[in-house]
Amino acid sequence: MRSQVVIVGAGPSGLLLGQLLYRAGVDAIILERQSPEYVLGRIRAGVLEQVTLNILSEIGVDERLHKEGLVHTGFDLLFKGKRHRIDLAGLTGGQKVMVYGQTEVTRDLMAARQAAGLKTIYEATDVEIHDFDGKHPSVRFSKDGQRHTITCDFIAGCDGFHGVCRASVPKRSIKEYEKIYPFGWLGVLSDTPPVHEELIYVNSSRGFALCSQRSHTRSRYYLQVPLTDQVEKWSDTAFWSELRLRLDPAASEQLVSGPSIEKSIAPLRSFVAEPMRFGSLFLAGDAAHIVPPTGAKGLNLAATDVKYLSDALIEACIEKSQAGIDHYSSRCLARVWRAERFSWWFTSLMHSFPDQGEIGQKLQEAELEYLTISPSGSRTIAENYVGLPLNFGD
Ligand code: FAS
Ligand code: PHB
Repeated sequence: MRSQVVIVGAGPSGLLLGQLLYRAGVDAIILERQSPEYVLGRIRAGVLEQVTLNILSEIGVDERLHKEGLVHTGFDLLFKGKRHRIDLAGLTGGQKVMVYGQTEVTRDLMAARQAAGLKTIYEATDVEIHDFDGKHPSVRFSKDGQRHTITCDFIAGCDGFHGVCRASVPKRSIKEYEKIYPFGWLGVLSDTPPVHEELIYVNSSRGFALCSQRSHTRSRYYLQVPLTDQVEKWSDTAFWSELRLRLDPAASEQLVSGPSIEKSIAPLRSFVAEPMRFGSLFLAGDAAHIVPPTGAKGLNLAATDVKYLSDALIEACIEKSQAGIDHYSSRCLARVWRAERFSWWFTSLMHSFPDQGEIGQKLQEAELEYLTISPSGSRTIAENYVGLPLNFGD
């Protein structure tokens, strides 16, 4: 087989890249290790920045999200038992975010790719990438017991944190930065009405909590839990009663509990691999970086990586110019580190750390009080949360 581009991974990064390349007439095959059902079954991100919405509308995959997505112009910070609204729109000249689950974005991208008759090979196993630092890159994989090879011009590593692409880069050619947080997020999805019309981020001495949503009838909640916790040990009843203990009295009263339709514990880490390009191999999304989900940046960072990558590959394939691909890594990393900083800072502010002591909680509360009283303090949260402009710092 032959393709201009081989994309490894059919998560949001791979599917978004495939649609952007298709729109420009660049052919790409996507190889995905799992089945479509498995990919859709992973419950992850929930908040889309305007930059991400713009990219989805550029490829015409935004009809359902504008029908079903929930526009949010603010969120609450809850600390010392009181809620303080961060007025995103008022603090950023009218910017907002869209609450629309990653699962739905992935579903829409899958449907668009299928409607265009584009090739995605699911359950492609034992993927190997070859000669990406040479002149004849190729990708090998197994499917239905047969071994296949695709020769190509470029390989896009959209295969997430545990993928094969970054792992195939020689250690001497890559620098990895990592910080692992001493806690995880226990997430529950439930067909219950959200506790509040906007998201509530909670700093409590019992630990962080987040009240999010997927629709007016489906909610997503998270609790900070020790890394040693196992999801099997958390009954729904235990989850709801712990969440109530971290909420303010009004929200605790308002909370509607119900059976969990998904329950999982995700570890939290900050991670960046530099550079993001190795010859004809380009890393994008979680394959290159991970942020703690507190700032809702993971999916949005992946979208901007892929926008930059599609621009670069289109320029290389159509205009035969190397400029874009030569600039890809530095262009992404400037934005990646800004999102890493905000996600680390917001995580450090909102979570209870084992070694922080009582003074640690008091210092976090003092910082939160300052940030919610000071207009410039609130603005720094708001402008990072809605997403810094693509030309920030230019
Ligand atoms: P993904 O990991 O989504 O997709 C990679 C794809 O590559 C997968 O389908 C995988 O099966 C495939 N793959 C891997 N290895 C392969 C191989 N060898 N061969 C072929 N295919 C291979 N972000 C937020 O903004 N908010 C959140 O609340 C949030 N929660 C998260 C919870 C969890 C448990 C995780 C892991 C991430 C979370 N994220 C969150 C971040 C998440 O949304 C990512 O940013 C987003 O999935 C990035 O998309 P991709 O880069 O496509 O990576
Ligand atoms: C979610 O709805 O899954 C979500 C929302 C905001 C975050 C993290 C996760 O910061």
